[in-house]
Amino acid sequence: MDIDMNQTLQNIASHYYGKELKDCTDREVYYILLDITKELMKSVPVIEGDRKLYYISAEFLIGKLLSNNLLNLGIYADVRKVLEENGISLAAVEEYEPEPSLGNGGLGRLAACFLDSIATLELPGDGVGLNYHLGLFHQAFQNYKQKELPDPWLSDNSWLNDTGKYYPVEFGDRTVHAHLYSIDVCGYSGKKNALKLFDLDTVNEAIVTEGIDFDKSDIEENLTLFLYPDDSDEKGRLLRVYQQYFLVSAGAQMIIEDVKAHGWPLTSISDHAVIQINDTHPSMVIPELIRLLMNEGLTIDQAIEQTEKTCAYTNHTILAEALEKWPESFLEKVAPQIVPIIEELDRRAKERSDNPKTAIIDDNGLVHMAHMDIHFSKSTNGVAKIHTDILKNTELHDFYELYPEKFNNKTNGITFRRWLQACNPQLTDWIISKIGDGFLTDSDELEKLLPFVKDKKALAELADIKMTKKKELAVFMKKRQNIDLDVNSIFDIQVKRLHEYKRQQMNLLSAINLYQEIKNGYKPEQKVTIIFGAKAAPAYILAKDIIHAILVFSQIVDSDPEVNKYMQVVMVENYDVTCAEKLIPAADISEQISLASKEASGTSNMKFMLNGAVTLGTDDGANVEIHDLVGGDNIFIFGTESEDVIESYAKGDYHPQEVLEKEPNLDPIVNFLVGEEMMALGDPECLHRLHHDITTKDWFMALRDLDAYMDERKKAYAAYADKDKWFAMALTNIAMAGYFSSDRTIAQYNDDIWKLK
Ligand code: 26Q
Repeated sequence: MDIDMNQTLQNIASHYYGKELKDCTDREVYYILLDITKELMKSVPVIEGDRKLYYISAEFLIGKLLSNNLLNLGIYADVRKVLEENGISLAAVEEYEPEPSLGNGGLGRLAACFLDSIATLELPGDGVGLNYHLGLFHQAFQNYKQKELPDPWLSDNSWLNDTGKYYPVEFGDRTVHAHLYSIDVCGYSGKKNALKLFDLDTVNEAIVTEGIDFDKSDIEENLTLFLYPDDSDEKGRLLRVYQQYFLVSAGAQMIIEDVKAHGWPLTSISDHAVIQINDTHPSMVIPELIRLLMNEGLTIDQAIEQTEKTCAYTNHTILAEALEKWPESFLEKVAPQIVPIIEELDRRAKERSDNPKTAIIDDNGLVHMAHMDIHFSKSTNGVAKIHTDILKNTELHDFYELYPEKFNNKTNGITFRRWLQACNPQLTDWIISKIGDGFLTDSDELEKLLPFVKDKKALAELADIKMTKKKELAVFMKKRQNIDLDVNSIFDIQVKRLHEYKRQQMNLLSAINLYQEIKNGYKPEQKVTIIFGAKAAPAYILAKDIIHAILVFSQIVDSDPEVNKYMQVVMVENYDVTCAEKLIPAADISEQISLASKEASGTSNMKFMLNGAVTLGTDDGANVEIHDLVGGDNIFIFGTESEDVIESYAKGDYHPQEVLEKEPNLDPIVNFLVGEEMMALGDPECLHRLHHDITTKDWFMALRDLDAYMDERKKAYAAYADKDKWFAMALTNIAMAGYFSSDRTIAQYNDDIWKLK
């Protein structure tokens, strides 16, 4: 950009606040930067083409946008310098940007990384989603428990632009008007797409009562109020379906309008539009598009054929309980006009196959959204190699036999602009000093770092950068939670949603084992800081019990002088994208310990690797591909393999009691959960429930893998002692991370599915 940055910022400071830049508060500087960045983005050209992608998703976990936008506009370094010259820190300014938490975790963050890469590759493609007023709840800890609070992010001055456009959405008993907002998504290419977000003007934030409770019955007041309202009751589930139909109906109308505005005939809409359906949450776009195309004069056969050629579906989970199935009665109430279309699709699907397992509507009147997607879209993909293989061979095997050509894999990726350049400028500069800046646009060039694994000076520099990032994290944690971290300890980090299959409980049990060993006289050579960050779904009781146990245990360790010299257990409050950007660059060990076959891909595993952490994990999700890339010497892998896990489920032959009988060393570890120390601080009901679950059910086999995990963890800690060897491993991980750039993932989506120019 050819502007005098100092002069420009001074002018705005003087115009808005009547003072010089150096005298502005950090908050004022934030608004100055927001203003100038939005203004500059206005003149960035829109990416055009004769075929456009619509990435439709209930979640876009975009995180803060200022740094990312400055980077993609090419003015990040310039702005940082001018601010520094005026005694202002960009990091401090960024604290005033509210984080839009419009997503739960991996799936929403993936959508955000994809938008960045789509614009960077100069492909015409917009995100289509909902403008939730309150994103994912804010997590606070009270009495060692998670408490949910509303997390407002909207203000009069934000990244949102009002398009002034409205689309009518017909529900069973009323019509509402979806108001379209838009956020510019500027790629590294210097061109832009948009994130289109729909909202309802009548939504009323004042109906939120205690915590995140609200009246779930009045759609006009609550429709886009919350991301994923608690769906543990029927009203919550119904509201979800209202949200979903609102999204897809407004989205499909907007897409049709776009196509018509270019003068293209709707009979060939599939030549000009591709709709990527992000999990089943927006699946009703299929019947809705068919309905709207028929209203525009297409026959039902034409409308179905065009829709099938326009839509593509991504599956993000193999957990049966997460596959959406809605009672037909819900759809009757929310959107009766699409029910006959779904019934027709069901009839046609049954003509294609008489296998009841591939029916759209089952014998109980449940509509299987994923089944509708697979029958009536052109592509079905999984998000990591092992995940797609499991879909083909097991979970969706009957569909794979029916449509082998529709199935394909697209291993996830992450945007290196945010997850390296913005969150770790020190490492970025260091890499540039070693191999030049080609890797910023061609991530495979990171492999040029490999020769440095034998260069002791380079390894020492890398160790210094890790120390810098650990110190930055220590400052952040002190400020945020008043926790002191020992930067000379191993930072061993597990951050992700709390779920039994991700096995934070296994990490906790292993930490308890270390505690007990220390109490029994073992003196580890190296102190370790075990860090957790996780939110639990508000109605997921066992997940909340696990958080409770971690918080109580953390306090026990902290207040024991015999132990706290050697270990610390920290649970980060309100883990979000902003936290991730601080935690990941500071990690030595990346915990990726899901039960093999259960984690579709994982994406934090890629972020950690790129920032020079070494993975301790199972052969699950994208860990398998990380393992293949770095080789067995640069990763710590343990645990039951996915085939054996799948077989155990099929046979129903896993019983935690048998493990406890065979491995009596596990008894004291598990029993610690309900022992004196824990009971003295914790809630007996929660701790007993957790203990009972682990010892009698243990659905995700934490006990089965616990011994192997503890062994492998010890190996990782021992390896850390040899610093040259450790940082050679870290460097190998960085060098091999190029494959996980979302630019690569998006190029593959485009080559195989979207075929945009
Ligand atoms: C479904 C029904 C009712 C209520 C909620 C839901 C629901 C909500 C969110 C189901 C799933 C999600 C989110 C899933 C998710 O984030 N999956 C993750 O996607 C990542 C990106 O592909 C993968 O890396 C992770 O492995 C996967 O867990």
